[in-house]
Amino acid sequence: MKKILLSLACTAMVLTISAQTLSKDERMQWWREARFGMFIHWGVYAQFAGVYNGHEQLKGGAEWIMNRSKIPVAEYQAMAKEFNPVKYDADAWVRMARDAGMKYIVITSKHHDGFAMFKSAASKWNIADATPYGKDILKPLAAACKKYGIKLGFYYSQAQDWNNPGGTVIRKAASEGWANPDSAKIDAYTKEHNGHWDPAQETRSFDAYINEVAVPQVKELLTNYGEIAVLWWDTPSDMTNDAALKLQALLQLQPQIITNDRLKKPDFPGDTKTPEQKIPKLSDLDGTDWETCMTMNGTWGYRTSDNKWKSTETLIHNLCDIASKGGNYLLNVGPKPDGSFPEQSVQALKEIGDWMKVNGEAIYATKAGTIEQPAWGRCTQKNTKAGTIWYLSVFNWPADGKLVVPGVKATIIAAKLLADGSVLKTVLTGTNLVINLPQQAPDKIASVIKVLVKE
Ligand code: FHN
Repeated sequence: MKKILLSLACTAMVLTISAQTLSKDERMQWWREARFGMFIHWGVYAQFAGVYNGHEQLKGGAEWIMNRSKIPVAEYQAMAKEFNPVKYDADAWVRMARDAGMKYIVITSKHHDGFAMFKSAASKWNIADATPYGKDILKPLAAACKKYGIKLGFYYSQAQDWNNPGGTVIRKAASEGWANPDSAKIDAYTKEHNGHWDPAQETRSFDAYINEVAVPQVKELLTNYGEIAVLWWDTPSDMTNDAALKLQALLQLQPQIITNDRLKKPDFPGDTKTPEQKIPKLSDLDGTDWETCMTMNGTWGYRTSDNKWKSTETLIHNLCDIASKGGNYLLNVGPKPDGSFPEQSVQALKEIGDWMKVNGEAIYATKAGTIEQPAWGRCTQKNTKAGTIWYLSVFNWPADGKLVVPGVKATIIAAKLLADGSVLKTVLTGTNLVINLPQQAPDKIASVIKVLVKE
């Protein structure tokens, strides 16, 4: 214990010095320009794919199957013996993210099932030691990200851990897994045992879990994979200040790192807010950097039966909406157990990429638009030497060819279609700007008009 504290204190001391060299704005710069990233939820739960012993999981994301269905530790761990993602191709994953226009990837290095997707000396419950695959998957991902200039971040479930003893559990009713006849009995047990459903989960204290698993693993993650752009904490259930301080001190190992607001609430706000599965209203924003994380269908982890895929139109409109409010979009992929991406995700990423190749300028390095939420679409803007550029992403192309931009208090210099550079005529009457458009929208999902103005 003394040794751990001493080493943490030294690490913190040495690295506080380097951290001082970077201001928050400097650390955040790439992230604020990126606007679009890929979330990846992958682990042993992909092997279950939402089904336990023939029972479809009744509630929640498929990555929660162990908790929802109250799968005993030994039984869940046995499933790792079948986890052999031979189709895993880190290079292809990163190319898919890059070609979709994403600038960073955040992957679950350890989700709530406690399974480390990396070789870890702190727990044998990791992909290198517990599966026939036998290899760290983060190493090749880090190499591919470096090769393609994509930033890499790690999600780490710091408190909630259902397999490493001492980890916490958010209590869920057993009936949310499947119609288990023993649900009431299990619920009575979990109530008495702080959410745990298997005695094997309680053979160590939370503090010991933090010292013996979470701290050493986060240290491994921040030491063995080169530059790490983001540490994405999650579900700070029953976190203590002591644990949060220890984990936070480790971030000094990567002075440029960005962290979210889920280490421990409310005293560890991190750098970014993380609305989940929703895009905040303008009135909810307070100037803090924010990132909406969202699934493409209805689950984070892979689930065979989930077909609630969002259309590419929805995904692109979400991206425009988020950028128009100054936020980032972290869009999730839940890879299959063999290591491939679901076909629907591959297709959506390709279609978003096609749109971004033409229109990415309206997203990257933009700020929230001063024209807020017009009925026909969304707006972002950028300051340049020549003036301010407004990017008007038009979702509903006007049938009469006249796009009305209300509330304009600027001098219009020029307007063009971003897709082909063709010049558009504008008429400003009072504060109503009318832009004359061609009959046909260049893009059926969102067409961007670039307007140079002097404000
Ligand atoms: O419980 C998790 C969930 O599985 C998923 O990882 C999301 C992603 O933001 N976070 C948690 C719930 O807030």
